[in-house]
Amino acid sequence: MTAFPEIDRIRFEGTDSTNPLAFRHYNAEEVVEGKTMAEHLRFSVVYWHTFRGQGADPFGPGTALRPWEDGTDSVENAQNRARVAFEFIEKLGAPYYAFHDRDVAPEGASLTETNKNLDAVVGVLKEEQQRTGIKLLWGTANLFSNPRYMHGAATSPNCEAFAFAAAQVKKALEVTHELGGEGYTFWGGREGYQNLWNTNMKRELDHLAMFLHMAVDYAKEIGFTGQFYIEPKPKEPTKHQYDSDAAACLNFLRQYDLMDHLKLNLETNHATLAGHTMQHELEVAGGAGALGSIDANTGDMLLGWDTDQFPTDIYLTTQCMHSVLKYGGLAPGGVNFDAKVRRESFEPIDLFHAHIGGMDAFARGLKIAAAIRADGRLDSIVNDRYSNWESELGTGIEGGKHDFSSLEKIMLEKGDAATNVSGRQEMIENLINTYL
Ligand code: XUL
Ligand code: CO
Repeated sequence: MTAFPEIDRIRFEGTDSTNPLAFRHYNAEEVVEGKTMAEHLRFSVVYWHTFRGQGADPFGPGTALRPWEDGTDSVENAQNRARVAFEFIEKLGAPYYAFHDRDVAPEGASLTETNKNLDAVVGVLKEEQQRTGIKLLWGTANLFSNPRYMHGAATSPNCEAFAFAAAQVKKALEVTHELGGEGYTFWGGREGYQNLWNTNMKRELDHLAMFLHMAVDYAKEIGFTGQFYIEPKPKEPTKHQYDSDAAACLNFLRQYDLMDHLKLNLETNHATLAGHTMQHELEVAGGAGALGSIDANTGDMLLGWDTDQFPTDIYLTTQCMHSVLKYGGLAPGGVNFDAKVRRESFEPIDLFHAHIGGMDAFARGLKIAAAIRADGRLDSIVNDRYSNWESELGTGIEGGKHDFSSLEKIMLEKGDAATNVSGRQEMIENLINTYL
């Protein structure tokens, strides 16, 4: 049985190829800055959009044609879907996937039944991982869909919702560990508020931190050494989420002594919802030594919500890969396509087009970013911009040898600061365009 009989393994054919089902830039074995593209990019397919997304929106139901679905929410259907997922990922040639517990298996009438359903599908995931060599980039728990989490999970005013979420994450960690997952992600779907009049923010943040510490402790207990991530997003579904952007997450992690345990999983559309660029978020995380992984997608600048489109903009992927290379790469994280095909792209083959485009865009971004770095002109312009910090005064300040009084004395003697030099923004933007 094959779900994609007309599709062969997607191959690299180079830039002359006109085959829409081939890579023109992603050549897994090609070496860039001493590592293969596969090692740099660590592409991952998300289960929730690619295998559970049906194209529903607030105005209408799903449109997707998925011939392998039997229309039920049974465990058998879930197991069959898992096999289809691995056929897809294998044909695509992506080395990783990621899932929420509830994407892969149906929730039962009780926690016991739910865990049993999950185990039944995890058995198939394990077999398929062994058959194909595809690995789990990260696991996560869906703590936002079930009505019990209407007020949040770890930040719920209902301590039993907190306790249920703890039980759910415990199981999700066990399953991630069993599948050899290289990470575990927390996205605080409803960990925020709709209205501050009914919210004790301090208490909710204390609870969230307590929850994350419990997860770290349990990972230790079961010997799970994968990387924990927290995924910033400012809003949607709630009006405000506590993990609103990279800087807010870092502040939270520092306040609650969690910096040693979690890095950030940054998502492009979340960055833009927060009023930032992805490059900004990557630089904030990278500078703090907390750049973990990427949820690769893009929003639509004319729409104010999380459209989760596949990334095709080379300028964006170049910016992403430039920051990634600067901060030493993503491993054990990866480039995880948290993206969905449009409602109008309802055929299974559209899933291939979408991922091929995203992988090629990132491969091209990687090559361009490496070329910018190898050329060195950008670096030297940036270094020049700060060059007067190499002076006696600059090195003195950086070396901690000055205070307000000593600096005042120098400036009283000089009368004014040295003349500024141009930021050369336009010249730099022109230079970047020469690599594209
Ligand atoms: C939601 C989102 C999630 C996380 C995992 O916007 O990005 O899918 O990536 O829970
Ligand atoms: Co995401």
